[in-house]
Amino acid sequence: MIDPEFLTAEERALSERFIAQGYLIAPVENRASLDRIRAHVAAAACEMLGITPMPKDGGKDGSSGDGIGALLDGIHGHVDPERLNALRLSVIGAMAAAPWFRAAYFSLARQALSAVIGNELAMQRRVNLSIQLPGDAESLLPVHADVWSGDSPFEAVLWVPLVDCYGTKAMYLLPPVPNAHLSDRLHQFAERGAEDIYRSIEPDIEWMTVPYGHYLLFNQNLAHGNRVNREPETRWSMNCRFKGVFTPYADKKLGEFFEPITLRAMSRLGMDYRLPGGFDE
Ligand SMILES: O=C(O)CCC(=O)C(=O)O
Ligand SMILES: [Fe+2]
Repeated sequence: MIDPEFLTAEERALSERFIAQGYLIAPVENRASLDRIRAHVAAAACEMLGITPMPKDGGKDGSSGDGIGALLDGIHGHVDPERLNALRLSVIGAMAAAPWFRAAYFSLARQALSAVIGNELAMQRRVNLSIQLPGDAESLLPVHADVWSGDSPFEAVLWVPLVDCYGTKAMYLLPPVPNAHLSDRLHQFAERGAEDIYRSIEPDIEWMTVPYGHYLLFNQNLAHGNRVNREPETRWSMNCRFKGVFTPYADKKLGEFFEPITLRAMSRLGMDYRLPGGFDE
């Protein structure tokens, strides 16, 4: 057992909440970075779709550009399901091409990530984007836990919406207690589909209400997924995995999928250290 006195009161509170709920939802720690990310994503989407003019970021009062949120919410007026994946890949490309993007993303929840995971982190190299048009059944993620298919149990997902997410426009998560029950009987579903699993957990799932300006940090060892978006607006959300850089890796390797982002001096020295050699053995 870890002596809790070694953590600050805030770190303790965040850790306990994360373990008990399986997630944290809180205002982003750097709103300017989130607005910059959203403006970049929207500009890339507009360019790909040939939409002009692009709404200005920020009104006369210096507010953070509600025109952009409305444009993203209403993108289903400009793109059909057939072109959706092309749009998604093109915007992901623009996200990856911006050299400032990943540091900006990290800054959205730097303190929470440090409290929940640690201060020497590995971050997914490519931040993911998900776009869910109202009524579209083609780009859904059926119930799963990332750890079931090659992710390390030491990873958490930082999930950040670019629009207000609520109801079926959001994602759902199965809380830790019912998730433990699901784990015990998961083998019974071996010959059945994800839809059967979903029906069995439906009474217990929790829909993640995450307004724009907030992040969701969740434990991907818990079952989660999404359903057809029955709200009248399009969902835009980003997701990215973080783990302690020295924690065990599964299929997603350091240097390929993950990259160290906050190695400290002694770790760098330790990793480079070679014992003096050349002695006669
Ligand atoms: O965005 C979603 O609906 C699901 C995301 C997800 O499964 C993940 O980020 O691991
Ligand atoms: Fe997932």
